[in-house]
Amino acid sequence: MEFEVVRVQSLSESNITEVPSQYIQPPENRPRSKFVISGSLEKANGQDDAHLRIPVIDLFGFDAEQRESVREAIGEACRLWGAFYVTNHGVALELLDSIRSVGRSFFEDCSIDEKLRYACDPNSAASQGYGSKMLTPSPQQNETVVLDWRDYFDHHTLPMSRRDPSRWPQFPANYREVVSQYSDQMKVLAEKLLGLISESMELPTSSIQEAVGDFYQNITISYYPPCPRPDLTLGLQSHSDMGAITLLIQDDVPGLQVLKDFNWITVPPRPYAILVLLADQTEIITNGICRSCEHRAITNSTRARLSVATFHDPAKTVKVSPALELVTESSPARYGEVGYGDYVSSWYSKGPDGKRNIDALRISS
Ligand SMILES: O=C(O)CCC(=O)C(=O)O
Repeated sequence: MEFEVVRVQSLSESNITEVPSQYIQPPENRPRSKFVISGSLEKANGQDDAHLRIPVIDLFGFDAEQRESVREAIGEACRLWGAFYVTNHGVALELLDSIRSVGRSFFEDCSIDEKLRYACDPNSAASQGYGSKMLTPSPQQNETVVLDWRDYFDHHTLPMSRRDPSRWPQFPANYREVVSQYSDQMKVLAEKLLGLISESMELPTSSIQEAVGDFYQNITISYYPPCPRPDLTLGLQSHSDMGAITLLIQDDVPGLQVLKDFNWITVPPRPYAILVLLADQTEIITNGICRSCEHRAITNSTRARLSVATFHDPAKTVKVSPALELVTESSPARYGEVGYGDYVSSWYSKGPDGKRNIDALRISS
């Protein structure tokens, strides 16, 4: 059966003043002020609101002399937030600007017909290309699908056997080169970060990386056009990422929120810092010591927002379970072994709905 895919950007550009009903979130999922705190990076009114400020960790370019203090900061951020910004991360800052620039140019300078040349297959989950969430019935769940106020471009970048730049836009002229370079540099950073996270859990440096295996990496550029009803919609529904570790950059428009202690906290844009989001397989491998970060994107009525998320996942054939060193009599296994391919299939058939997929795997004590 074919389903119609509506491009959110076209809707936004048609100057509507109300949103179609398919984009209206049920009241419990709307961005309500009661549970929303605007995160800042500074002290607000002199108050020590550190517990509401997303940690910003200076990696000092992985200087060996700073490793111990960096590791400690990372361990604390992983336990308390499952998310943190890193600076002095070794990724060329011009590359962060370049990928935002080529992504924005694709969405804003190409005609819809040009963009549609790269349309992803609407009938296959996580297919590569230009996409927008579509309405599909989900009879088993008896749940209404609500659409995200977002268009995106998903690139399959690693392993190299999946990387086919001819499937990516060729405008602007440097698009393919920028995405390839960005993929390579993100891989290096993700590996180094998993090493530090392993050490912060008192595991051997290579422990999490070995459990994950060679990365399957996807890069998703998300474009959130202005929305006439930010009070009723979400740019991207609440979820945690299913793989191991996600590295995200945003432009200067706020919109990303993380859930911390039942409050939605806006992550302030920091153009040259990279946001690390722990994903579900890292939660399993660390036996729940690190929690994957539940997050969502909200919309606004005035400015389009762009983010670039780089996902690092295991291959579908990998089986993931808690690291043996972290399973003891006093801290028994909190998750059974899971085949990553089965996890992905179940995630797509049920939908994310916050952390329900990973929570369903928890062994009750
Ligand atoms: O746009 C954002 O900041 C969030 C993107 C995201 O969570 C995703 O692509 O999975």
